[in-house]
Amino acid sequence: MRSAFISDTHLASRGCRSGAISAFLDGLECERLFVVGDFVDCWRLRGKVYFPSSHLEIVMRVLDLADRGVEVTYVPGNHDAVAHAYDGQALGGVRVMSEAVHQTADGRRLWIVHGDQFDRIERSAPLVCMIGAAANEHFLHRANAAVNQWRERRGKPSVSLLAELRANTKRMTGAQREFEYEATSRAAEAGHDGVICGHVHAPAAIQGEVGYFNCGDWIDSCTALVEDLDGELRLVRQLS
Ligand SMILES: [Mn+2]
Repeated sequence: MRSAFISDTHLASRGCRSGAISAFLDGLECERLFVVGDFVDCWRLRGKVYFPSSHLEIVMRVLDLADRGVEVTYVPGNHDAVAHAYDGQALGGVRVMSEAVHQTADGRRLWIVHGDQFDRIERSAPLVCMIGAAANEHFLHRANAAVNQWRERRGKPSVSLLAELRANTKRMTGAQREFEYEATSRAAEAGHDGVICGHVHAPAAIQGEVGYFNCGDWIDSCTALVEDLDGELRLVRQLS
């Protein structure tokens, strides 16, 4: 590989598939690695912190790649926005850049950003997104039981908050199209040939007039974007 791009590893969150990331990094031979945000899920670093050694090992592996001569660039996201403060600095051999431009072997100039700046909801209501991230099915089950108890006392039929959530998740595909449109429009405006991002946990490699490349994530998709020596970009999926 000439280059590899990963995003949304979400270390410190229970959903993070550190075994898959570790296996991917193990087999990786490339000249440069881009970590495209939400590397550590800092929103979870409060109260009782979950950070097992398998997650720490991912940090060590990335530093080790930098040590072995791989050019590692870290573009922070919204869950690790604190790292934007180090824009332009090198930390342990890792170059931190709030945004970057990568030139492919075939000469395309691709803009690299995490992607939260293309997210309409994220931009207008970051607090709502934080609350959304804290919610999970377990919480919803408990909330659902409480709501239905309340409704029962008033003689109303019970409702399913989970079904409501799933319906909302379906509607997300529309939001994802909107995200892609925003990302490619802004890339074109800035004179780039395409954009490489993450954030929405939806891997994509669309070679349009303006390319749209999304690295995916390491909670569900376990995908990375890679560039071959001839400059072709494609997604790879890490099984296990
Ligand atoms: Mn994000």
